[in-house]
Amino acid sequence: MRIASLRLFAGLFALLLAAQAMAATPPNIVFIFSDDHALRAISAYDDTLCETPGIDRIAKEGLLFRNAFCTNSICAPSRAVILTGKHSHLNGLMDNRQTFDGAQATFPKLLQGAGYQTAMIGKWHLKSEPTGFDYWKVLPGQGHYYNPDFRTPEGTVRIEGYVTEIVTEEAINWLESRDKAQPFLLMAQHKAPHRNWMPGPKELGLYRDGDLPLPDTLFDDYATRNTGARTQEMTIATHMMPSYDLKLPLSLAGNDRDDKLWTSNFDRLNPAQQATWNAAYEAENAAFAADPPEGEALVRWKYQRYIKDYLRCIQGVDRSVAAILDYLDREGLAENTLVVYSSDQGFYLGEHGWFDKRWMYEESLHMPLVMRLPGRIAPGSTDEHLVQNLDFAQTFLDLAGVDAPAAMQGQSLVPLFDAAARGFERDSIYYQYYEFPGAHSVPKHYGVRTERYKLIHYHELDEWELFDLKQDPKEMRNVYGTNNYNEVQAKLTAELQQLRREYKVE
Ligand code: SGN
Ligand code: CA
Repeated sequence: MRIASLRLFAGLFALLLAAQAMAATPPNIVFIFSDDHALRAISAYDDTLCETPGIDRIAKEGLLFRNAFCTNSICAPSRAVILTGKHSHLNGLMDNRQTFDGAQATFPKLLQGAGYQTAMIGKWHLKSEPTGFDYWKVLPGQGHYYNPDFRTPEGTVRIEGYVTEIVTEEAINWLESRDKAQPFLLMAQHKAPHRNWMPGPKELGLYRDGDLPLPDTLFDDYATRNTGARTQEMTIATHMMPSYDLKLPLSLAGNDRDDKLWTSNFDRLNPAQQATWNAAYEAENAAFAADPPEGEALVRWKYQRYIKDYLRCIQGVDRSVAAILDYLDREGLAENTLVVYSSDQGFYLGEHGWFDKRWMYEESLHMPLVMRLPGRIAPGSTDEHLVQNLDFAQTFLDLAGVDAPAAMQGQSLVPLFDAAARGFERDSIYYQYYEFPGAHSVPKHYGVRTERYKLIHYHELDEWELFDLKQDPKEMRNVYGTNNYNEVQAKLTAELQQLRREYKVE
């Protein structure tokens, strides 16, 4: 009897210890990231264009942020902000041409120092070697869609296959081979759906029948907007390359730069991949050649070709998310792992007649952001606070119980995991874009966005824009300098100055 009760006691004690150990184990972090993924191409945000069951699953089982924004809507700078938790002017990477200084503090380094095992797989785009990772295998530069090369500490390797599938497999292989005694950070970063939107073999057959809805601002005349809105080089109508972007045969296009760019990509495909590719576009390209559309009909044709290829790339990314979630389920990792899906910025899917990003307008300022952490985040939650990529580093550190360096400029989003949202306040966000002159000719600008308004200063043009997002969510009417908005304008101007001081811009 005495022995039995001793055993019972010892058993209970062991259970208690195990429960304590579990509670003390910091959550793993799986951060799945893509390049140029617009909110309109995620059905959890908007299901008019496509269905994305994989990404939607994270939202259904977790939290969807409705107001997540980047600080500088371009690829490499957004990544640098995420790693450092600092605005571009302080982390040193203001545009895509600069090289990231990997000696500075980043959240992967800090997590690594706190006992996390860290891995970075896929698109890196920061030129310098990744730092803070126990394991890395990254695409050089923009990387290739087919049969991509990967940089590793041991040199470059070429892997046969489609990039989104390879990044997924590599990510799962790393999860499988990691030291299972340590918490981990996995960054799985896709090239897709970045330009030139080359879908994988499994997605080439999608969206071949019927057309997708056109955005109602496709034929914008930019009246009332800044001069740069008229002089940019990012319209579907005139700036897409016939072969590289639109996948028309070289014989129809005939432009040297386009031919070279397309050939250098298409030549990477092996004969079987090329045959699958050609079979997918053949009939549509023949119809185009037989009766080429003109004027607005041609713009609509280009839009359809573009949006369908873009969405095909997204479907590959969505399958990747689903596969990683399945792996976490199978391995019993779902419970103690924060899963995040986001993208470096938004993208124009024909709004204002455009593709690409860069502007502080809504489509490119917005980032998709969904997170799942069972037990900490209630399923099906949504949040409306103004949050930014600037906050990711502090969020991950907070969750891991690691102090964030004082120089980081964001705020942890962990308080928002709880619907009561204690301890998170932000009335406005700061934005700045630097890459001019540069690709797509978007002027330099900086600005402030509040819940309702947006003020943008094109400082080199000395032009301003003010939008009332409640009255004009598509930003078609600049009300800067109009009487009704005098007071709002004065308030926002002061707010903008305040943010520039606070973030040490001036
Ligand atoms: C990069 C940019 C794209 C851009 C081309 C410019 N992406 O790929 O936004 O379209 O350059 O091509 S980024 O990831 O580097 O931001 S160009 O031929 O029009 O100049
Ligand atoms: Ca991007």
